[in-house]
Amino acid sequence: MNYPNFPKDCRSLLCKYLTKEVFELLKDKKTANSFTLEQAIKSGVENIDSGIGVYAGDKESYSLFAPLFDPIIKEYHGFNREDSHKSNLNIDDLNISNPDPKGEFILSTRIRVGRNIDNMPLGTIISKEQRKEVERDVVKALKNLDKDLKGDYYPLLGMSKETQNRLIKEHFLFKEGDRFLESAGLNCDFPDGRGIYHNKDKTFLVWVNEEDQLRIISMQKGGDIKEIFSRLVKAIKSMEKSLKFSYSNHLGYITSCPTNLGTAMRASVHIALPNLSKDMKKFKEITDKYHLQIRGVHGEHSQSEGGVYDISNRRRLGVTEVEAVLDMYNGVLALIGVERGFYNIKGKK
Ligand code: ADP
Ligand code: DAR
Repeated sequence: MNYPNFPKDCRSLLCKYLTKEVFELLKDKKTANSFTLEQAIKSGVENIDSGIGVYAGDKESYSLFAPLFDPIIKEYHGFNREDSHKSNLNIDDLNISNPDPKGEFILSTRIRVGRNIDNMPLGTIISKEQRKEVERDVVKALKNLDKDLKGDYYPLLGMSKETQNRLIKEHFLFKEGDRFLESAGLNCDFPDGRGIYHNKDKTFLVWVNEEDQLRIISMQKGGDIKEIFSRLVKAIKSMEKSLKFSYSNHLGYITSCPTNLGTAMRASVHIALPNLSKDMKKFKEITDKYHLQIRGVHGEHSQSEGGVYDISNRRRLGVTEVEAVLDMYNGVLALIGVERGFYNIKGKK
């Protein structure tokens, strides 16, 4: 393997931190699952417009390739190699009310966590047989869920394109991985071993073998963040009775992409900000101040529609789950305050 020939305009954290010294140090190493540096950087080498550019193949990747992963984690999360992650899924510690009780701004709220099965390779290098084993074990655990979490599992294999496209359009189902995930090996054997579980009302869903082996999702119309967080916590605790998730005291929940480490939580609202979003400089000042991420209405790499944006916490590692939700809550309150100001001037709302 030769040192990649990064173009001068490459801005990814991979380009920034894979120095020739780090490359020489890591180029011949491989994890117990035979995951190599070449595999870890493949997505960023093939997609020079990556923001990050690296993915892990297993939990060991984060320690074996630490000379590359550590500075990337430090820059993205502000988290040092000697720091320890703390988790807090206690719903009693989330003392908030609905930030938009009249439903004037928030169309819907979604809180998801990523999880991967302990002692299994991550999706980047998992074999077809191992992926089917993950699917079997997760579906078995889901069958134990009851009350408002009770639902059914729908494998993608055999699901009609019409059903898939409808569920994707309604924001319930994932698309096949984009070119970044494709390069990382996360689309291997697609759609085999992939599927979606959801309850009757589609307020509780689990994606199986997408970017992570599980994406556990609670979502509903409106802004009742506490109710959505409570449903998610109940589901996580139920599933932990029969599944062991990959976790480390240093990095928290282990995920294929380093941006999701720690809580692996993204708490988002679809929120209408037609006036504020006309001033993107001011919009981004607020989202930066409150550690928020702006996405479009169909998720990562999509565009906003009709002044509606997907606003979520950016911090996932070095904050607890309660703090991550509070990041989103406090930011959304600030955004609503500014947007409402435009209406006060116009005499509406
Ligand atoms: P993830 O959040 O799982 O990392 P994406 O950003 O791609 O992945 O979003 C996945 C899907 O979830 C997309 O269809 C997106 O529109 C939908 N989504 C995200 N947040 C919300 C929300 N607050 N309300 C409704 N749908 C949402
Ligand atoms: N597009 C890749 C991944 C960034 C984070 N998003 C994830 N993990 N879905 C990049 O390196 O920009």
